[in-house]
Amino acid sequence: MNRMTLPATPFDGQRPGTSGLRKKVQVFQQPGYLEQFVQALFDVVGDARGKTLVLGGDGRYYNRVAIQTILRMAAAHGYARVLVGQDGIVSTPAMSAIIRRRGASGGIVLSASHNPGGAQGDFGIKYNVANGGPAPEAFTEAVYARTRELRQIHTIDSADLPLHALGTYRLLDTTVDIIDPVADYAAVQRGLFDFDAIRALFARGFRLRLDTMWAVGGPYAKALLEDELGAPPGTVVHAEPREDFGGLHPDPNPVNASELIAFMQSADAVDMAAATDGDADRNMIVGRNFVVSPSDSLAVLAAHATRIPGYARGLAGVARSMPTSTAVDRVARALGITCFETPTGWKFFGNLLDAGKVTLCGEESYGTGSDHIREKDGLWAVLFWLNLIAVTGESVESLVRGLWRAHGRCVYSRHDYEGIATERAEALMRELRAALPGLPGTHLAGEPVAIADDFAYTDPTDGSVTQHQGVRIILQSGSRVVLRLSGTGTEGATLRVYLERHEPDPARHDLPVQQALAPLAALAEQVARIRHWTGMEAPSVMT
Ligand code: VG1
Ligand code: CO
Repeated sequence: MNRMTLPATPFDGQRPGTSGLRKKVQVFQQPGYLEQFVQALFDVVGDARGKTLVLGGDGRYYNRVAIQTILRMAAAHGYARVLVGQDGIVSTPAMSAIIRRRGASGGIVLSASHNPGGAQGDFGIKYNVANGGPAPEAFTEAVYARTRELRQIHTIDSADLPLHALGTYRLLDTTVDIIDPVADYAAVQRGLFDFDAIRALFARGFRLRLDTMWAVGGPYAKALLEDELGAPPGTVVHAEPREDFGGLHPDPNPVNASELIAFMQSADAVDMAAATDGDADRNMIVGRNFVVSPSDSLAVLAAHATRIPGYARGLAGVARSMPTSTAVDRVARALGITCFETPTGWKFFGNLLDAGKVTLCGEESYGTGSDHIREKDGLWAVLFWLNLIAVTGESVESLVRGLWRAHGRCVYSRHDYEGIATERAEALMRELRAALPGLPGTHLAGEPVAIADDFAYTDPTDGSVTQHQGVRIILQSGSRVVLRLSGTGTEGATLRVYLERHEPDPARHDLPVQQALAPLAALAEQVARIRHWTGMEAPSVMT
């Protein structure tokens, strides 16, 4: 086994987005592409002597190849130990749990999360730091800068390691442990929830269907729900991780999980359904004939948190990403705790969680989590809902309706316009930003505009400033429209338009959502000329 130094190939565009570097598989398959990014990452990490790295991914196409490459480079870089999930599997929340419990200095997750997989699909790589959370922006920017200047790749000339069985190997001075990817994660969940209550719930005949979308969530959900909590076999569907996610789009929303939604509207519907995404950090919660909006889910969890053992002492505070609805703000006000508003992406929650300022946090994009780890956590949310149902005896729907009764309903929808030519999407945002100063005071959708700005965030713990995080147009009543470009796509640009309107009147809580939001959608069209710039008559996806 020898060290080797290879010439580096600089590639353009290795700047991580909202959550890591995501590209088409073919881009990652170019000789030297993955190596360039990983070398830049290791260069920024610096001295690895005595340190432990965790390595794994969501099982998508190219996962195993990438793991072998990274193992050789980690050995050349001098890590003391690398922990690799068996079969190359580690979900995003499990990565966070493993880093924290094993005292690792960081971890690499190979995933493009909710993006489609397979040879024609997407691949991705992201780095989590020692607190278990996504690397902060200053770090990812340093990696990007390094990708443009480094000239040498360091690796070794060893053969592939078998990943299918637990075991310990040696690569130069590095110990490689193939570990059970579920154990640390499961231990964390056991410490939070009343497993006896959930077990009793299933024993009483409560029926759940969890769709893990042929992605990495399957092994975790089967181990906890079916093997440990007594849910009947078959509760978890699409459970074996597949390299192409069975051709499904592993993004749990009512459009991609339409089969699950139809099932929950049928006569055979079970008591609760849920779905998780490619790397198992997202969750969608569904009741009988009732889809829960992610923003409402976060608010319900916050409102009832003290009924869960892990949160019985109360919440320090909560946080949501800026485009997420203000439902959780209203709960926080009632609880007398602070609600922080951060830019999109989980990395912005890390400092708040580390500082003990917030306990729960979430995003409108089906992400919810807490201070138990530093990533969003799909199965955690499912367990939280199950625990809540077990101790309250209420249904999914009645818990959400209780929220609406107490705080009014934040009627909410996200409209995505996908596959726009990048220059045109950027031109739309430019024109929109230029128009902002003239908007306050004018009337839009029949109301005065109170605020029109481009969201900027100052981290309250380290003072770092992040700008241009999305245009918000907030009307006097609090109704608002937010527009931003996605930072996770791999083809052209995606425009996200977020619409929110607060409805205090219970008699109007069941009006069709899109109808209730039509004036705000018209406002978005009026200020941003979406049809003109995108050439699209309607959004590609509405959630
Ligand atoms: C999207 C979501 C964002 C989420 C991110 C990563 O980002 O909007 O809320 O944090 O995906 O989720 P963007 O920039 O495309 O809007 V995951 O589960 O794909 O890592
Ligand atoms: Co994800």
